[in-house]
Amino acid sequence: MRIDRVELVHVSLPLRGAFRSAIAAKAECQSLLLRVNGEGISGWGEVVADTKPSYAPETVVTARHVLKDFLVPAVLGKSFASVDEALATFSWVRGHAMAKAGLELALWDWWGRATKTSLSKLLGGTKAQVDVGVSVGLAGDEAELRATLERFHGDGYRRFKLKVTPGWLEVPLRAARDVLQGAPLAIDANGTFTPEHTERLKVSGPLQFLEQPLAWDDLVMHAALKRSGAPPVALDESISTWAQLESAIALDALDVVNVKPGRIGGLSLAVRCLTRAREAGLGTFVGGMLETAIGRAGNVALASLQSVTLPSDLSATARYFETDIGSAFVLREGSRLDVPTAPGLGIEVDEGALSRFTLASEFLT
Ligand code: OSB
Ligand code: MG
Repeated sequence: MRIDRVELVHVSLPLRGAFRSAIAAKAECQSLLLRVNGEGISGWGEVVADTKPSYAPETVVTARHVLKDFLVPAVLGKSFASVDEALATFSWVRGHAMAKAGLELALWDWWGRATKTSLSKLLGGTKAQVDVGVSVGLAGDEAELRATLERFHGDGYRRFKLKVTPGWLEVPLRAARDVLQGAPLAIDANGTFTPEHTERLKVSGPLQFLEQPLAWDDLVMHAALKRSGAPPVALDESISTWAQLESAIALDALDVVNVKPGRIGGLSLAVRCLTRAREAGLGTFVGGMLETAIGRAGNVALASLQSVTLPSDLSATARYFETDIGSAFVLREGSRLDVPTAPGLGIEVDEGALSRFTLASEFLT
C-alpha cells in the first residue's frame, strides 16, 4: 500500500429533523471526509468530530490540524504491507481518536478495494445483516415524542434508545412503554445525571441498558451505580481508550459497552475492544454519530462481527438524511440493515451530492 495524496473534504448535510440530546442540538451533520489515493486506487474515510467539543474534546478544526500536521505526513509516500503497519506510523500520537479513526477508515477502504475484499470480511465479520435500533432525540413535549415513536415503530424499528436528562426521564419512558408495545427500550443520558439521582435511575419496567448516566470521564461512580442494583449500565463517552475499557472491566463499572470506532480511535482497536468485552461477559453494540454513508458503512461492517451481541445504533439513511453522499442503507424486515459485500466500504460516493454539500476541500501531497 502506498498513499500519494489525501483530500480533506469538509461537508455539511442537512438532517431530516433536528437531533437533540442533553449535550447538543444538531440540524445538520458536519463531517470531515478523507479520500486517500495511491497506485490508482482511492479510499474514503470520515472523521465523526462535530463543530463543538460537547460530546468529545475533538472538533472538525482540531481533527483537520492533527491530520494535516501529523497523521497524513506519517503515511504519505511510504509503502506498507498492511493497514496495521500504516497505523503504527502514527500510534505515537496521544488522543485525537476521531482524527485517527477517519484516516484508518480510508486506509481500510483502500485496502479492501485493492484486495477486492469487503470491509466486513477484512475485519472478520460473518453476519449478512445486522440488528439495529433507533436513537430518539429529546422532544419538546410528550405529544411530539409519541408522534416520533409511532413513526419509527411504523418504519420497522424494534429497539429504541431514548435520549433523557434529569428533567426528561419518567415522561418519555412512560410514553415509550405505552406506544411501543413491549419493544426493547434503552435510555442515554450523555452524562447528565449525578450519584444523587441513583434512586430515580432505578426506573420501573424492563430496560435493555442505561447509557452513560454519569459524568463523561467517570468510571468509579458508574461502578457504584452498578452495585446499587440499577438497570444494566452501558458506557459510551467514558470508554475512549483501550486502557479505559480495561479499567472499567477491572472496576466492574459496566454491563454493556457501546463501541464507536471514532471515539475509540479506529476500527482495528474497535475489533479488539469487542473481543475483550465479550471475554469479560459484557453486552456489546456499535454506536453511531449521525455519520454519512461513509462512516455508516464502516459501522455496519464492524457490527457484522459475532462479538456484537445487541442491536446497534445504526439506522437507515432515511432516518437521518433526505440525500446522503453515498449509497443508501435501507431498513429490512426484523429491524436490520444489509452488510455491504462489495470491496472496501462497499458503497458508491455520489460526486454530485458530495459537491453540493462541500463547504471546503484541500489536497495534501
Ligand atoms: O450518545 O450515542 C450518542 C449521536 C451523536 C453523538 C452521540 C450520540 C449519538 C446518538 C445517535 O445516539 C446514534 C445514531 O447515529 O443513530
Ligand atoms: Mg451515547
